[in-house]
Amino acid sequence: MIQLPLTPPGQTPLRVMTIAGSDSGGGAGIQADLRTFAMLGVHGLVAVTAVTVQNSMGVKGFHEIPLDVITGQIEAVASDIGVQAAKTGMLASSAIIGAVADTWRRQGMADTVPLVVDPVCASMHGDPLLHPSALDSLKSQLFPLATVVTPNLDEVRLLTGIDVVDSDTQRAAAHALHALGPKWALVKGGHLRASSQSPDLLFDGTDFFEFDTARIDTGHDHGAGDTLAAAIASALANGSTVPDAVAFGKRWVTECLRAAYPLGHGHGPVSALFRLNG
Ligand code: PXL
Repeated sequence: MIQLPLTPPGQTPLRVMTIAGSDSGGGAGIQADLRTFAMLGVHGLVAVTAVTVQNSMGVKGFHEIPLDVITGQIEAVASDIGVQAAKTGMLASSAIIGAVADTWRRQGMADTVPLVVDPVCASMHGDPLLHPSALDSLKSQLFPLATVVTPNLDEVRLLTGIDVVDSDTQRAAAHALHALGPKWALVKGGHLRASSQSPDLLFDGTDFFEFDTARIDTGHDHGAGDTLAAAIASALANGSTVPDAVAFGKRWVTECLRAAYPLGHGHGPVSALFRLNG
């Protein structure tokens, strides 16, 4: 069974924070993160960065949360509740990225709290979730604070200019991403359509780790990237090494993909709820 050690009732569980956007359709973003946190038995903390207006057909628009409210959420929970790991998802703008990075440093979390940076740029329908002008801030301000960055192949292209088509270009992308400052770079291969596998490549500047998982071809994979990053952050909170946390996250998201369900008229979400079945 895929499970982190469970905290006995009445005792404080590990606390994992998501700094991300809300999905009104409940499939991705903060809603996906909190489902994974809950099903893994950790306590989810939240800094909402943006509220998207979306359903299974796509994102109609979004409203950015004021910067002081975003940083206030991080400061409020960090100063009182304590955070063992965090992940970022949709950050929407350069100003939000800068504010999150500054707060992270000012709270002394940069060297103490593992941070998974999922560089969300667009929805699965291609609707923008990050202003294109913010890509530079993502790379220069947030990547250096990251324990691990987890781009998909579209995000890799936007961030590095490298079109990953095979294992050589995947390695080149891992080098280019690692050079931007994260401790580890995970190049997800899930969008490498030619492959019957979905190999992900993890790199720390020295060693490569490959993760092969059977591709689950479901039409419903909304929130898969968020769910993977949330599970990796949860395992890091529990003290896992990065390669172990990625292996754990891959197993988790694979089960969530198997349990994905239709919702509305478009793409349904991956489902962490399978965990309730035992
Ligand atoms: O799956 C990426 C993602 C993250 N966060 C929010 C989203 C999406 C995809 O649509 O809406 C809020």
